[in-house]
Amino acid sequence: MVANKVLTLVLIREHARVLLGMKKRGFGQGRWNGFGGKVEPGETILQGALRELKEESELEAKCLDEVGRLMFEFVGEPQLLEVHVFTGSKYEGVPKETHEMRPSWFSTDNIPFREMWPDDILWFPLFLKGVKFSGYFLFEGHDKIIDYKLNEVDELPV
Ligand code: 6OG
Repeated sequence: MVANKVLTLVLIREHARVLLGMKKRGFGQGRWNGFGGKVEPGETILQGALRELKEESELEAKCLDEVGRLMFEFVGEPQLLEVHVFTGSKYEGVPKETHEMRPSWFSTDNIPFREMWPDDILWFPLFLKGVKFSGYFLFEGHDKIIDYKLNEVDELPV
């Protein structure tokens, strides 16, 4: 058994717009996504989410709620990614481009799905609806989903 790699993903939402960042390097390079990354030893998942948001966009969230849990498996890779999705609308600061991300606001009816991870078009409608969701996606490479499950849930798995 290999332990899951625990990651965060933060989507700042204001009225009818969502803040995304164009990933400039590393995993997911060239795709718009929320802000986030690996949870470090000694921090809670929420602390990791707040830290990554600050590091990648220079925003300080006042409050984040966990709204989604996404598990990703890649064919041939034993380690699953366990992504904790957070959202919030209160923050301090102005989004700034950093070495990792170029931030931009997108209207909720104009999300750039063609330049995002292919799972996003599936779960974003639940996120935008304001419900909690839990999903599993099996990828072949980084562009093709060969199996998935996605559910609206009352409570996220522990
Ligand atoms: P770093 O490796 O850069 O963190 N992430 C995904 N996000 C979406 N929307 N879809 C996926 O499908 C993803 N896989 C990982 C989690 C990687 C960041 O990318 C997210 C982190 O926020 C496979 O530290």
